Amino acid sequence: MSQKKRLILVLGDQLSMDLSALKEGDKEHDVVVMAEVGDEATYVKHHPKKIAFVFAAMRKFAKALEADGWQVAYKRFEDEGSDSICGELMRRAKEFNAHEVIATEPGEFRLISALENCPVSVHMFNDDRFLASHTEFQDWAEGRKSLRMEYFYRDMRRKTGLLMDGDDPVEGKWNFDHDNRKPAPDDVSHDGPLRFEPDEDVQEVLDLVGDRFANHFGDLDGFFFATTREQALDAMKDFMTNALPKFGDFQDAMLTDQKWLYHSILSPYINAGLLNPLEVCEAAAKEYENGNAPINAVEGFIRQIIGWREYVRGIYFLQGPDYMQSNTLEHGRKLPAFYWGAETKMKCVECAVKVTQEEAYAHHIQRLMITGNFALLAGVDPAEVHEWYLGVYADAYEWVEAPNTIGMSQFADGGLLGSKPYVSSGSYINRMSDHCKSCEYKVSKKTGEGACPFNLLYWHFLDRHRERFEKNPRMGNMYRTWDRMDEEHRDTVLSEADSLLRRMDQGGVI
Ligand code: FAD
Ligand code: DLZ
Repeated sequence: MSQKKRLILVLGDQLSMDLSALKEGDKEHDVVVMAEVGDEATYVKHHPKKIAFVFAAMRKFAKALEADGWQVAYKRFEDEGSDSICGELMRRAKEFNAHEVIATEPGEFRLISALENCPVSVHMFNDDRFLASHTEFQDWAEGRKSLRMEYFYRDMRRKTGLLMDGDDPVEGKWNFDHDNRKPAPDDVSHDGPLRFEPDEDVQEVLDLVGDRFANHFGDLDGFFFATTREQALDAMKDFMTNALPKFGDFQDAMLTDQKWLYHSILSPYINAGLLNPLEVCEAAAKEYENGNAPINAVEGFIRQIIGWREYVRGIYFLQGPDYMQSNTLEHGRKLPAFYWGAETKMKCVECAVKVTQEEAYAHHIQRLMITGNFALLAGVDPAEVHEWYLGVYADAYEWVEAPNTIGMSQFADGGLLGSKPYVSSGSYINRMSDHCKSCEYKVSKKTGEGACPFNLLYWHFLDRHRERFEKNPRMGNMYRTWDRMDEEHRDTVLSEADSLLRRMDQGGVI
């Protein structure tokens, strides 16, 4: 009797030949299902470059699967079919008379739940492209008073053997962050990531996206992303040679005319499955071993991947679907229009939003200390902030975006990821960037005409959350500084902050 067909689901961020679902499959009998569907492209208004990247990479991955001997049933966006992943599975199950679907667990609860509730039976396997399974993370978290990333990271160093000298970290230290906070350099010797000219297939996707998603925030012009594993590997090699050596030094810096500095721009490729996180870390470690890149750069880079990236995924799955509704600070303001490209006089915000709009990218400090910092200081509803971050970045999937936004950036989970909120006044931004030099506001002004909004809102935030943060050992100093200011000055700061927020809410340009 002939063996019954099964369907193997491959999602747009599961473009890896060693995907667990493919490892479970059988080329002779099973059919791989891939589908460009409306639900995935619009459940948040993804940036057009993100949609184009995912669709183009999916199409090329389907071709690679076919070349590898798989039968692939692929639905292009414009083809007839269903608008949802589950709908497509049902349609294909009927078409191929398949009795079961094999899938790798998706990276969002929304889709896990859709597969669990799909009328066709879906068997989900762990996503083993991560170092720590859900169980390993749960075991690590169990019984700990605080879930600090640093200790988890050390376990991942031990587990992988990356930058280890027997049981000890190389050069005697786990973390070289101390050397990684240099202010912005005067000039940058690196021209950004390796860019790929769209070929005919990519151009076809760009035309489709330009036509169908024109009402989504973000530019499509200048699309350069890698869309195959081979290209992504080239981008990775280019980063290792040309940017990694200085990655650490200027990791936290921001420059008005430099979008990329020494960042890797590899997150879209790693998160979509074109690159394996461990191979990226091994390539970086080799640069250190060969003497091409210093320890502070390589350790810092590897920590982001085997530390932060794995850790935030662990938090997402540990916390469950309700995590996205967290709002400990009870913030309820609407996201200001300038997050969608409307005019703002704040140079730093303008730059962070501009690169987001142009490239579906902004580097970590722009996300954390500019757009994230402003939203937190202003008291924006974390759910709105979350939706924005999930849509606008090419690397955004909920498992990685939500803990970074809800947790790290907005402190909406009450401090699971960090012992204090990431807030700063304008002076931090001035120290780490050149934005303030060309800003309409004066970073040195605390009140009055032209005072930097970050200065006003910083104290406003501390004052309105005094009860929660005053006793925090890492924030006590700030409260003492605030209390030492004379009362009249404090009143002026608070009332100017109030009127700034009022003007912003009423649509005024701030
Ligand atoms: P690099 O600076 O070159 O860092 C190297 C790699 O480390 C990245 O490619 C990424 O894989 C990993 N990494 C670094 N920091 C983090 C982190 N905090 N969490 C997880 N991985 C990390 N990252 C995403 O991949 N997707 C997101 O949706 C996302 N949303 C974020 C939202 C907010 C509010 C903040 C503050 C951070 C967010 N990050 C997110 C983390 C980080 O900003 C991006 O990973 C990074 O900017 C990607 O650019 P890059 O590849 O040039 O990174
Ligand atoms: C992000 C995305 C987009 C824009 N479109 C699709 C799609 O049409 N089909 C698909 O399989 N995947 C897409 N993705 C990625 C999914 O949204 C992603 O797999 C889930 O959010 C889980 O991480």
